[in-house]
Amino acid sequence: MELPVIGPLTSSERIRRHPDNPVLDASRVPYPTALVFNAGVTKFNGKYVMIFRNDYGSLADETIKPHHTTDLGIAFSDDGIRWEAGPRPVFKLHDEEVIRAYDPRLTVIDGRCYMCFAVDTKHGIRGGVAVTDDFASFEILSLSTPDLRNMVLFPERIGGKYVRLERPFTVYSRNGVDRFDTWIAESPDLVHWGNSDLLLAVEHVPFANDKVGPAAPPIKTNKGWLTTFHAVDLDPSRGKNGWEPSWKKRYSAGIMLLDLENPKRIIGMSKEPLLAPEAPYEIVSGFRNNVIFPGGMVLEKDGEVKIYYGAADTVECLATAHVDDLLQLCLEKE
Ligand code: BMA
Repeated sequence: MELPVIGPLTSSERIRRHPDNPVLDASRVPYPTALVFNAGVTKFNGKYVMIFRNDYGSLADETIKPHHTTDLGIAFSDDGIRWEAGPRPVFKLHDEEVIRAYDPRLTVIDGRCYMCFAVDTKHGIRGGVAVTDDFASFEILSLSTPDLRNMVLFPERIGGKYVRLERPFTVYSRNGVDRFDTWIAESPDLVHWGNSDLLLAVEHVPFANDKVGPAAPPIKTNKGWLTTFHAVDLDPSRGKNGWEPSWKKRYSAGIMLLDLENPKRIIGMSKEPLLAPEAPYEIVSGFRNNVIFPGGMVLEKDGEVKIYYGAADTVECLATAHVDDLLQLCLEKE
C-alpha cells in the first residue's frame, strides 16, 4: 500500500506550551527512573493528581531497557503546574504472563477515580479498567481481549451507559500494516463492553497515515464532548531519531468534538494538528523524538484547558488553551 507522505506539521496558534516544561521528568522522581511520560491527570478532591508511566530500565543494560521495565508513579499538585512525585510507584503488573502495565488515563465518575491502562502480555496487548479511591489500592474491573489499548472513559454515563474510546489493533483486516482507528464502546457496569462502533479512521485525519487513537479522556462543554486524539504518520525514509537505532514515526495531537447525547457522532474536528512536535524537549534528546501524546485534560472554571502530554516518550509536559478557542478549532470549516 502506498503511504501518503505527510509533510512538515506545526502546532495550532491557539495553544501555548507552558514555560516551565517539562512539568515532570526523571530528575524530580525520588526513586530510580529513566523515562517519566504519558501520564493520566485529573482533579480529585480539590488536588491535581497525575499517574505517570515510569520506565525505569537502564540505557546501559540491554536486559532491562526502558520501554520494557515499567510501573506507574504518582504525583500531586496544588496548581497543576508544580508537581511533587510520591515516594514510590503505586501500580505494577508483572508475572509469568504479564509483562507490564502502562499509559494510564484517569477519569473521575461519580466521585471515584477510574484508571484505564494498557497491559502487554505474552499473548497480546489488553486494555484494563481499574478504580481507586486513595491511589494506594486499585481494583481491576476488566481486561479486554487482545489487541486493544489507549482506552479512555467519558466522565459521566451517557444514556445510562458508561462510554469509552479505544483503539483496537486491526492488523489482519488492514493488510497486515498499522492502520489503526479510534473506536467507541459502551458498558452498563465498566466490566462488559459492547455496542462498538468506528468513530474516527486514519483516512479521516489529514495529518495521519498510520494510526489515530484516543489521547486524554474527553471533557464536557456546552457544545459537546471535547477530546484530543493521537495521530501518527510514518515515513520509511526517516532513520535514527532518539536513543533507539531507528524511529520512523511522528505522533501529533488532534482535537475533535463529539455530540453530547450521541458521542458516536463527530460534530467537528480540526483538520490541522493541535500540537505537533516542535519544542526542543519534543524533537531532540528524547528516547523517541517527535512524539506528543496527551493523556490528561482539565477544564478550569475560567475556561482555561490544561492539556498534559508525554513528550518524546521521555518527559511530561503541559500546554494550555482557552476552551472557546478549542471549540472554534473543531467547528470552523476550512
Ligand atoms: C506506542 C506506545 C506509547 C508510546 C508510543 C510512541 O506504541 O508504546 O506508549 O508513546 O508508542 O513510542
